[in-house]
Amino acid sequence: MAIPHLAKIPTIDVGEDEEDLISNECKELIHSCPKEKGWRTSFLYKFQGFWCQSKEIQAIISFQKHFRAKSSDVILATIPKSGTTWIKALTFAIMNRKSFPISNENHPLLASNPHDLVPFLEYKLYANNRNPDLSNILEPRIFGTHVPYGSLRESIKSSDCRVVYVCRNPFDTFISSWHYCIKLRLESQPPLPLEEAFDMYCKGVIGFGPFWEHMLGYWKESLARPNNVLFMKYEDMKEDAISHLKKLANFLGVPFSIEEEKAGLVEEIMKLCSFGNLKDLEVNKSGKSIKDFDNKYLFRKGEIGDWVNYLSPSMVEKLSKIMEDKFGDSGLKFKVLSSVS
Ligand code: PAP
Repeated sequence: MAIPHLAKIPTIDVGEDEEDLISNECKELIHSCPKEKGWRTSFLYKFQGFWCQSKEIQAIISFQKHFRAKSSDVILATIPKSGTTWIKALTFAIMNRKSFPISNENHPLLASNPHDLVPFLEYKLYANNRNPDLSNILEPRIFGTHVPYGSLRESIKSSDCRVVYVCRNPFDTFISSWHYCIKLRLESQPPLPLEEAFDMYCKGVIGFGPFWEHMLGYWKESLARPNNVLFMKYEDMKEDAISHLKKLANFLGVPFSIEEEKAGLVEEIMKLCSFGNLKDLEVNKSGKSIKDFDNKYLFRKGEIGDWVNYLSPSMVEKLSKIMEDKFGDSGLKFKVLSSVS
């Protein structure tokens, strides 16, 4: 079953700096931004209070200038490696279940990576085109973004659109990011040592970080506007997928009917979008949704607590302390340490 409105959206190559995609005006701005060594690219720049690559700045500026959310839009927000692929799959399946029945052997998720079905604002739509024509995307539109809430606010404020944020515990997010960065690096680049990556992470220097600011931005907004911003945790979704799927469907305004629940539809969606199912699909074993980068690297282990295999006690202490300090009495908490001790 084809999805014509999403065919052939240009992609950004997230692996290298591509100066030629950047306007002169933006280059000047970038030169005035504080910079630090990047995880994969030469530098990360601090732009609007968060760290990102130079070409992401260009895409974000274009997106901020031109994108205006519609009230029916759904925006899936994450900091990288927190469950983006998973929430894209789940939301696509839930929202399109009438047009694409879950049990259908031609379901789009069986032939396309979730990133192709739910395009990133900054990596796809605004990556190579300053003002893409989004008018032929069928509504309700679903977009993905890694941009922090503060930099998204203007583009969505005049609408009543829904934002779903998925947050993963910083320990696992760090380990997942480090593995991804090692896979993504150019062959000529040496792998980034774990200790070095950890120091950068603790200083907040990671794409779209500091992680605490990213998480707190969406957390506070979810408390202030619970009908518009849903805050979900990767760990909670893993532990009780069914009730989180129902919560997600309710929030999206497409609750499961009693008949659908009785027919086992929630379980079917959970299975279709499960790590094990998606990982084994041909498109996710051999395809590419991000230019020059294999889909297979989006599916590593999909577990809670893999960090115990990598972090030393002093690293655990340091990161725990940062979380305690930064999250303070915000109410944002992770069960991360108690779940493994
Ligand atoms: P992205 O931000 O680059 O799109 P993202 O999907 O957020 O990446 O994160 C990838 C992580 O989610 C991987 O975690 P790991 O490195 O700890 O294994 C990946 O395995 C996991 N993941 C991908 N798909 C699923 C899924 N369907 N269910 C649960 N976890 C998943």
